[in-house]
Amino acid sequence: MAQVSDKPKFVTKGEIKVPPIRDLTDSREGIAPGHRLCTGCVAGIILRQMFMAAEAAGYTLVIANATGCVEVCTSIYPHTSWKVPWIHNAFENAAATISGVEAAYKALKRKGMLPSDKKVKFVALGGDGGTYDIGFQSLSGALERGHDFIYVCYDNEAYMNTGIQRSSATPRHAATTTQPAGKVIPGKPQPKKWMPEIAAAHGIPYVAQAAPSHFNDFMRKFIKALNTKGPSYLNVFCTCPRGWRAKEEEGILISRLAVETNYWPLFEVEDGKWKINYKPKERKPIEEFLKKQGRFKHMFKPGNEYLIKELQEDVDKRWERLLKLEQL
Ligand SMILES: Cc1ncc(C[n+]2csc(CCOP(=O)(O)OP(=O)(O)O)c2C)c(N)n1
Repeated sequence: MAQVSDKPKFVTKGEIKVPPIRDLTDSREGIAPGHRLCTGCVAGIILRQMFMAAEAAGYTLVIANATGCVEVCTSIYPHTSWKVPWIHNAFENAAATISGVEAAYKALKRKGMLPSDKKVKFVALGGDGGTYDIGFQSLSGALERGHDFIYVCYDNEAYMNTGIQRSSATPRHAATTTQPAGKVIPGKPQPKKWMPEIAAAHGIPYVAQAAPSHFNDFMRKFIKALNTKGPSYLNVFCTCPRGWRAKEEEGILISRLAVETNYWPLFEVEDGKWKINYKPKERKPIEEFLKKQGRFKHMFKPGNEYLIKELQEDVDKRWERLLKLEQL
């Protein structure tokens, strides 16, 4: 089986340097072309960035994948798109599965049955449904037990694979198939759950929020997580052209707008210390992010201005809180 190289191409001691993108174009990636993710699916881009970072830092990844778009689109029997060890498990228990694998790996190494010098990192991968909701207890348990792994949530803000049902990661007022905007409600009534802070409350060594539009920042964070001993949690912004009713070619543009409007702030929490990695010089209004997506279309109808105002308030409140956390 082809493996991602375990020879580091770039030294990543001390302050992490992400190699220039041109040096990464020949990376041997862990995910093969020809998978069946939708055209424009940003989850595929996130996977490629993860593998580039792993190659740059000299790690081989072992992945447990919660049921969701990435899992179903990359493992259609009898084919697989994965060139690294990859485990299919149920929707709710990716973190528990990877905990077992990591513990077994440690035990086999201790017994001399596996080489001790190989850089292997265990990764659990899930959508927001598998992370914020259904896999939440399994994730919390694995973080608390302190397994040496990275949890990556590609957050496309709904249960996309099964038909765009709302999740606790869906933002306020977005239209989904289970909370459609109409006469009864103007989209989802509740605000988005703030998962990174919940992950950080476990007191784990590393938590970060990243976006694929800011790939240097994302890869630096992934490399940092690779080099961290113990659990890391990464919350990654992931546009979904189908579910967000957005243009296939605008995934990265929408990701950039999410950061520029403070909808998706980039930050990290290292040993409890919060740090905002990017502060827009002039924050763009939330409309710039919303207008690119059909799921927010109803918010622009006359009489619905209050919906935009409320979402802007959610975004501003979270930003204010982040600024306070950074001062701690
Ligand atoms: C316990 C359980 N409930 C429901 C399902 C059906 N199911 C499979 S994937 C999925 C949605 C996954 O959503 P998310 O984790 O956000 O990932 P995405 O599809 O958006 O990539 C659902 C509801 C299941 N497999 N197991």
